[in-house]
Amino acid sequence: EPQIAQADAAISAIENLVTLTSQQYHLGSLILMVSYAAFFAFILFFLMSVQNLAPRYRLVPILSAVVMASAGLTLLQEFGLWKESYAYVDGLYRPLAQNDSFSNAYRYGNWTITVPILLAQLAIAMGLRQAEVHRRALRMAVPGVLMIWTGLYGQFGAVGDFSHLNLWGVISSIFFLWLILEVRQTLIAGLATTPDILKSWPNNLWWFFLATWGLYPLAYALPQLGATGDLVVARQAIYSLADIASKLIYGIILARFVLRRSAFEGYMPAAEALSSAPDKPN
Ligand code: RET
Repeated sequence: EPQIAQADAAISAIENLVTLTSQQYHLGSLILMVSYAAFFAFILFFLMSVQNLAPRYRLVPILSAVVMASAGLTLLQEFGLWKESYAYVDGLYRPLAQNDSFSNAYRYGNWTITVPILLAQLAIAMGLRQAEVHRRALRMAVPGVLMIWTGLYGQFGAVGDFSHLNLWGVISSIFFLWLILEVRQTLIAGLATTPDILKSWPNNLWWFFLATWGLYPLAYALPQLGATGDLVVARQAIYSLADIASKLIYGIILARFVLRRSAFEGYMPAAEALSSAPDKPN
């Protein structure tokens, strides 16, 4: 029978303490699998949408494809870890401390790459001048990365006494507030360069940003409600919902926005320019 190291000091995630029902275990697998499959599938979508855009906006979907690949690989890794972290014994999935233990920390590694990219995409999509794009992207990336690293350190204390989790959660939230202010500044700067008929987009993006990025601290704080199988699964569900919204759906929204901007600025994709030419040679 596999050893179950219940109160092992090395255990820092509720995932390694809780025995899951078959249903909870498979729901967790499914959530991770659907997430990485969606990210891999959309790499192609984003690469294909490049051709319809004015050159200044092409980096937006290209960066989405990079984000898809990075997130897909990370969730593939989390999926593999999930499968190795439980043993099926007497109809239940028990955490296997001596084999491998589950950790959400790889997600934070992924965000270190994707968060600065997602923020840079925003500055590019807003049509800012290049020097301004660089300046704004950097000003958003600094609090973004500090938010993630302080949260990464904090999440290692998600079992037992919650003072470590809470202290670093608060510090991380201060960086999050700083980041939110920087994002708002970028959107306001973008409004000035956005054509009148598209001015509702930056405003809607603001609310979409708050609603989707705001899900991550909820998932972080969840262990405080207890260590149960339902909470373990709920946490994966919240992280995955947030990931799909903040990377994939966000990427689609930005791709549509820059497509409209391109058309408004008079850009015509090469194929269309040819087919609408008045004098076609026979
Ligand atoms: C942490 C720690 C607790 C406090 C706060 C957090 C915020 C995390 C956020 C993450 C966003 C990640 C994204 C990834 C996309 O690839 C670190 C959980 C405020 C906002 C958008």
